[in-house]
Amino acid sequence: MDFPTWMSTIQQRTEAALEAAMPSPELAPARLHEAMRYAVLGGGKRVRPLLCHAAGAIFGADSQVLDAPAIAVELIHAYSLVHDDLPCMDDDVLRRGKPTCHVEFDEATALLVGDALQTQAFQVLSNRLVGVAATRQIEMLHLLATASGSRGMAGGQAVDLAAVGQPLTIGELEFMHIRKTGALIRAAVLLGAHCGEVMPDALERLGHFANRIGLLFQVVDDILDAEASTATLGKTAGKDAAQNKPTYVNILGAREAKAMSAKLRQDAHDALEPFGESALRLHELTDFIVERTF
Ligand code: GRG
Repeated sequence: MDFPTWMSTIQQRTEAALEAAMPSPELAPARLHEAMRYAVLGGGKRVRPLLCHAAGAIFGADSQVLDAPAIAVELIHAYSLVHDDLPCMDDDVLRRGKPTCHVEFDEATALLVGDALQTQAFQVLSNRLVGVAATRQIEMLHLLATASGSRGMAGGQAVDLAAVGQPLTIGELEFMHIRKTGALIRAAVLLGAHCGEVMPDALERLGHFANRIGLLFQVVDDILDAEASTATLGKTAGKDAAQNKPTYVNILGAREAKAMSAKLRQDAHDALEPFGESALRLHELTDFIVERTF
C-alpha cells in the first residue's frame, strides 16, 4: 500500500472511532455534545493517531486495539486546541478552516468542551484493550496523563503564555516546545508501541525518535506560520509575529530554522535505523511532517 492510501485508511478509521466515541448530539446536554462533536469531527490531519498506528505496527499491534490510544491522544489534542483558541489564551477565531469553538458556541461551552474531551480521552483509554496486560494499560494511562499535565503539554502552554514579548534563548524555546507540542507526539508514538510486543530498549530508541519529530513538528509549524497563508493553513497565519511570540524563525531566522528542520529530520530517520523495514510508515510520517503545507 502506498503512503497516501495508508494515511487515508488510518484517517478514516480514526474518524469512525472518534464518531463512535462521541456522545450523540441528541443526548442531554445537547449543546455541549454538539460542541464536542464540532471540535473533534471532520477536521485535522490526525498526525498523532497516524503516529500511534505506525509505531504500533512495528511491534505487531492490532489496528483495532490501536484505535483506542490513537483517539485518546487525538481527544487530548482537540481539547488543547479548543482551550488554546480561547480569548484568555491565544484568542483565535479560525481553526481547521472554520470558526473556533468559542466563536461558534460561546466561551463557557468551549471551556467545558475542553474539560469533557480531556476526561473522555482517559475514559476511552481505560476501556479493556484486548491483548494488553492490565499493568501495561495502567502504564499507558500514566504516560498519557504525564504527557498532558503540568510536566507536559499544559506546562509547555504555561511557559508559552509567560513568554509573550520576552526574549527567549534557543534552549528555553526548546524546553517549551518539548512540552507543549512534543510531549503529546511522544505519547502517541509510545502508546502505539505499548500495544505490541515492545522491549525497553526499543521503547527508549522510539522515545528518542519521538523527541526529534516533536521538535521537528514545531520548527515546521513556526516556518509555516511565517510563510504560509491563512487560507492554506486553515488557521490565522502570521500570529506569532503579530503577538510578538518567540519562535524558531524569529530567533534563528528562516534560513537557520530550515537548516534545523533538515537536521532534526535526519536525526529522526537515523533513530529508526534499527527497526529496518518495519518502520517504513514512521519514516514516511517524518517526511510528511516536513513537507506538509498546513
Ligand atoms: C491549552 C493546555 C493547553 C495546551 C495548548 C497544542 C497547544 C497547547 C496549543 C496549540 C498552539 C499551536 C499552534 C501549537 C503548535 C503545534 C500544534 C499543536 C499545531 C496544531 O497541531 P496540528 O497541526 O493540527 O496537528 P490539526 O488541526 O491538523 O490536528
